[in-house]
Amino acid sequence: MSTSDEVQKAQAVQDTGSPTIFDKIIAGEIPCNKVYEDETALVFHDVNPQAPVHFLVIPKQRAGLTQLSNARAEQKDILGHLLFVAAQEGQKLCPGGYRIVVNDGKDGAQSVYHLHLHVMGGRQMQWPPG
Ligand code: IU
Repeated sequence: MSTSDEVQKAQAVQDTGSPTIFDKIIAGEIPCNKVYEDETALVFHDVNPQAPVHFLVIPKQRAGLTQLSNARAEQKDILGHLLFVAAQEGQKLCPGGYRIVVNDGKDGAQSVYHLHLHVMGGRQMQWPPG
């Protein structure tokens, strides 16, 4: 089984707790192809899409949410909001259906340690995923 460049990159990254490139995107210092924004969430197209439609839903305040498994009980509302936004934008951009993925940690092939939901669609998604 071959390991993709994306996975190899992810295996080399560690959660340092430091700001990531997503903070620069939130601050507008790096441009993004924005899909949606509200006071809690920012949604933008992935720069390296794995499907015809592939966008990311991220919390604007990382607040320790480097990865899903770091979520605290008081952040359940934020998690619910991100999932709701993912579904709203998913059905707009992928009316035939879509997939939501959260990569968590090294074995999950996470490469950016700022929580993000991948939303992918625009084609028939396959199962099982790799
Ligand atoms: P992962 O779940 O941490 O592996 O996903 C990170 C995603 O962030 C990945 O799909 C990248 O293509 C994407 N991304 C981006 O959209 N813009 C960037 O500047 C960077 C990564 I760095």
